Amino acid sequence: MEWAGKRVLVTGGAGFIGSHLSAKLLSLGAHVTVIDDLSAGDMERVPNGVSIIEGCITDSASLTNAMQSSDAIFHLAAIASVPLCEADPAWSDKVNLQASLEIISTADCPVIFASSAAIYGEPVEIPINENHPITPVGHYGQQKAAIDAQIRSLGSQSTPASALRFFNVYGAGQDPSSQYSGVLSIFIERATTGGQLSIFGDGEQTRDFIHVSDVVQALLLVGSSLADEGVSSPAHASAFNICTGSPVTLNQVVQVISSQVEGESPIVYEPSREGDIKHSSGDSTKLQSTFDWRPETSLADGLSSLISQAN
Ligand code: UD2
Repeated sequence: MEWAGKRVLVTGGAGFIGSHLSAKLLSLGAHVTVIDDLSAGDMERVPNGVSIIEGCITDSASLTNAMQSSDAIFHLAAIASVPLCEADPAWSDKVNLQASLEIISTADCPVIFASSAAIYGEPVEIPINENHPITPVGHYGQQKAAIDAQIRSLGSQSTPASALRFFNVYGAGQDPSSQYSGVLSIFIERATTGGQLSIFGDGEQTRDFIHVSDVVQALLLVGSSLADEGVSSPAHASAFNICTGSPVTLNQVVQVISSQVEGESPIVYEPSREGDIKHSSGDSTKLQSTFDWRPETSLADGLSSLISQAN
């Protein structure tokens, strides 16, 4: 679909991924509204021209106000920190589960939901495709899994909806000091300031790092398909991995960063982080064969661009 002139709601639009998506939609001529309670989001990241509703998606009045007359809803708002969800499961249940159910059940336009690789838990098969068992560890993964399952159970009478399972998303605008931030933003900040890179464990854990611009492209393709074809879209009631399919170890990441940064940062190996998954490696064949999508940004290019912005 043409996004120009369409009214699009981005929940969590002041967050890392949401702000990139909002900027892209705006550049395509959409009328973008963001609802964000700024608990992790930052108003500075929201581009000029976006309408902002400052409020939580758990507040029905704010949510109804935000959702009215939307042509599509990208539902990215969540308590995205695993430790925060563990610390306050009742609150994360309200945000990540109840409010998400309300959005799906009351929307009268396509809903594209930010699911997570966390729903797979400890992998039993690598690479992980969409048929991998859903065995999440902890509240965050369980809440994401519940919404993902709800979407997959939707029938032809419901609103069109799809779940996109994000692996490790990185890119500009991920605040390295935030507890929501990924390892790449932390390592780049340290490496460009001569700080210490702490590797938790032996550094041989793998992750599938995907650049935020590729994630935005996947969101738009799936959103377009749902908007154009409704419940006949191949994306309706379906879930897709959003990953590169090219996992790397943390040791490899550190090598790439070190080769692109002047000066040397000390690298220290520390005990593994409790609850860490050893290998996370996704298979995005389903998305690639259903839509004309390929991950475009290599890790080396993505890191190089982040490093030059940090310098
Ligand atoms: C990701 C998601 C998380 C959840 C989880 C599910 C991010 C930021 N987090 O966690 O929300 O979905 O997947 O599996 O995408 N590390 C270091 N040094 C540091 C920081 C991290 O060695 O200073 C390690 C960490 O122990 C882990 C790896 O780097 O082995 C990646 O850590 P992360 O926090 O970026 O992401 P992850 O995959 O644990």
